[in-house]
Amino acid sequence: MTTHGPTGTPAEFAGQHITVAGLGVSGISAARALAGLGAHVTVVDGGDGENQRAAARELEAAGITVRLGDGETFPEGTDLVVTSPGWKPDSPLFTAAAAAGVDVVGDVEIAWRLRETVAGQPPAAWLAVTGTNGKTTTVRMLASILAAEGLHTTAVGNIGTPIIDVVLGQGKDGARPYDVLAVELSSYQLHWAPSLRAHSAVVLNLAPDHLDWHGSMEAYAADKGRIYEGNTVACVYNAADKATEDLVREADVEEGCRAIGFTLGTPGPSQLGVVEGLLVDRAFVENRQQQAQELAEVSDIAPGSGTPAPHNIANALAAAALARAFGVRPAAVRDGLRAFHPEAHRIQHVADLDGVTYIDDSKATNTHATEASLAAYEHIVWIAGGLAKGATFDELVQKSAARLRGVVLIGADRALIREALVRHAPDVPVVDLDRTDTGAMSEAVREATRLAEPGDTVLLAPACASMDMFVNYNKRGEAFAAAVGELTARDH
Ligand code: UMA
Repeated sequence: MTTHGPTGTPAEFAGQHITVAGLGVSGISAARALAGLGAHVTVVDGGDGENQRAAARELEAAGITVRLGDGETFPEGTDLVVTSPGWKPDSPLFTAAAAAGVDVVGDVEIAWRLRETVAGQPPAAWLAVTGTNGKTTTVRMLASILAAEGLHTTAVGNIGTPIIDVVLGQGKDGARPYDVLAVELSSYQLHWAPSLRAHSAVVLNLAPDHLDWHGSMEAYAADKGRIYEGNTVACVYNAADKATEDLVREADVEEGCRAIGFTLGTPGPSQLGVVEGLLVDRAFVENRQQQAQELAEVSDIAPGSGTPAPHNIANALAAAALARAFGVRPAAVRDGLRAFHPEAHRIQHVADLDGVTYIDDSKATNTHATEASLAAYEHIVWIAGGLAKGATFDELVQKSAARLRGVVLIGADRALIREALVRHAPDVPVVDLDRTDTGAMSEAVREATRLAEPGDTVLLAPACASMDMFVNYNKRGEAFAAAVGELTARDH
């Protein structure tokens, strides 16, 4: 049976005592929104840094209680806990909430319950995207395609725009309500959003990531798979990644909802794929046994950024499938892909110096993304390391060993990568930088330059999160670009 969960009204939250866990991007958004709906809000955060204090002052001015430096003690009298996505399910705060019989949900769940807030307007449909890699690129492609169709839309969620702000901001000050939202969801957000029921959704791929948070690959996959629950039109899966298809099979969807595959090969019926340089739809056509609809040329994907990498063709097909499920015309798929610009720090070309190419893929925060990155170049000096998040590196190193000219290791968990290199690439020279200050990136780039030969690529693709050394992966990528900028003729 499929339930639609609470549809929610602003009144549901008025007068409730709500504890918001986390004073980051989503916590601040949730606290403000819920206080605005008349709830008594207390925000708790284990941190007590300058940024948190500044945010606390602003919220306190809006009548919200903030407790810093203690993220564990459960506030007495709480009716509901609204958590930020990063908090682990076994956090002491949630154990105490469970003991008190109090529900814990995330900001995405609140946004979903509040989606019918614009009087007289049908709620915007949610087209939802998850996967280990490619989520942000795919939602940005999707938003670009929807906009090319003339629909009012925006990309929200894990991409960085809190979804509650967008849902509640609609119709305010005469703003036009959204027709449809392109929603990026992380496994964390899905874990905390039990009643979410998207119009259509995709799991782009599934590889080990965030295992320290979820506890196991099975638990991680199960949370990803929640994105398909209650889909009404299409569950889109990756035909090259059986695990995504299995998740579709296990999902409880609305009657008539279809399973749609995407493939880099020739598409079968109910699939989108590639034929002779064309993106082709054999799913959303009248007669899918005999008919195929041309959507765009492969070269229409972000023209001006070089030949699209295979994983970006796959992302474009996934975005096209969701858009087509929503009724978008083929010409808008083409126009949207043409208008799309790749984001920074995602296989971004930084410079060519003395025959060596410098590439910033700081966004490669896990082994799966890094594997795709290493596969794209022939001779590589690889800069890697950071926070491993429970990952192992043997398979990655095994697959990439033949391409490695040398390796420079940075960050807290670099020993894990070094050990994999000793096992599977013992002849590759490795420089191990025993420092985690931000200046380490300059030294890493100098060492990489020393190892590189003309024609090689120096590739920052850390396979790890950045937070041991940098605020986030953007800052890590910026540090890399700045370090490349510091190189002088002397370094070559
Ligand atoms: N905190 C505690 N105790 C804990 C955990 C966190 O007190 O046990 C506090 C921290 O001190 C901090 C706050 O909680 O002040 C941070 O909460 P958070 O980590 O959930 O981060 P937000 O700032 O709310 O940002 C979140 C997403 N972050 C994570 O999922 C880790 C952002 O995704 C997202 O853009 C934002 O909500 C808006 O939806 C970032 C991310 O790294 C980009 N996502 C992961 C990924 O893409 O791999 C999942």
